[in-house]
Amino acid sequence: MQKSTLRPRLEPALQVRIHDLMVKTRCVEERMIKMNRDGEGFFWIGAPGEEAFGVPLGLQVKKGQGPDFDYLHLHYRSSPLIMAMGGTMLDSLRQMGMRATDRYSAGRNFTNHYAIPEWNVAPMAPTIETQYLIAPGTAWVQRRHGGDGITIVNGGDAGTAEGDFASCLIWSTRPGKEIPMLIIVVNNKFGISTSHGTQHGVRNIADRGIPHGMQTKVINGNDVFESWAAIDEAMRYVRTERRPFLLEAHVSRLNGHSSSSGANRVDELDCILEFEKQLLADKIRTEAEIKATWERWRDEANACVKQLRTEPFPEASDIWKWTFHNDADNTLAKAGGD
Ligand SMILES: Cc1ncc(C[n+]2csc(CCOP(=O)(O)OP(=O)(O)O)c2C)c(N)n1
Ligand SMILES: [Mg+2]
Repeated sequence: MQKSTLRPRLEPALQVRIHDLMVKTRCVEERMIKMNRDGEGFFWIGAPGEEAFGVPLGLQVKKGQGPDFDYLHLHYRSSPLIMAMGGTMLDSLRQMGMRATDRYSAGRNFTNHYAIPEWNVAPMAPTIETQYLIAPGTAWVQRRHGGDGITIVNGGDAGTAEGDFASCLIWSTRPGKEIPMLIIVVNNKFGISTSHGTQHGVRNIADRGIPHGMQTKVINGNDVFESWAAIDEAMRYVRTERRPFLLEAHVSRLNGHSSSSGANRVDELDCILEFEKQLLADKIRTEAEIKATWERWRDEANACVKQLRTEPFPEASDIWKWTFHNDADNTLAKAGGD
């Protein structure tokens, strides 16, 4: 990956905030990996290595409910985005611990699988790529509705081999019916254990948008400044032009694919350490402040795990709860028989 040349001026206070959220995200992910190893969580998949891209993205989302705000159709490496939007460690750790108190899925879904109606975060499925075919639905609503709300969809590089991605390119660029959608591909160069170079003949995944007349960009997603600038540019375009933009961000995958592949740390560039070098060089943070940030979030993560250990697991009797929209009391499911 080329060294970043884009270095927009970001206010020191904003840089401190970005760093704090990056560390918060890394600490919650590392605590989840430990929960998996301790037998306190079933399966882990997450985003160590995506913080320099995901945090600037989350901070630039127009957060709210309904078509005036941004809709999000996400994949399982979106914790930096959710933390930057205001997600809590406790909520993420409750889902990892499969507690009934988990606000995203009541202890029923994999970790890092969000559903947040009040922030337009659509329920996430572990099937890869399906979000790219669902997302045009909310973007179409926004095209009709007007305003500057947009739809954001993200996913990995390998998933773009699936037909859903090709359909997304078609549906977002139908002549005269273009939709306001920021299409993101986060390229970590792997699909589980299959390397990117063995599968994709195109030079960049983003280039696949070009024959559809789409604006595209490829960036170093390990760089906070480059990420911030590219997201800002892409969002402005989609908000005002009401047309799609395809953004490809190259990132590291610091703990491999998931707990199924061991979740051990690998030797790839760590975007947080890179950003910290910059913060120190620019005298925005001291060594002591950086150390305190890590300690604070590690302590907070440990406190959250202590808390969730006191909380109940879901009951077998409510397995069908929420199966139908608004069926919180299980009535429809019960009427359907056992
Ligand atoms: C429809 C579907 N096919 C296969 C899988 C199994 N699977 C889970 S993750 C994954 C690889 C995804 O790679 P990529 O899209 O690059 O995302 P990354 O995990 O690297 O972020 C696969 C094949 C799945 N979950 N859903
Ligand atoms: Mg990948």
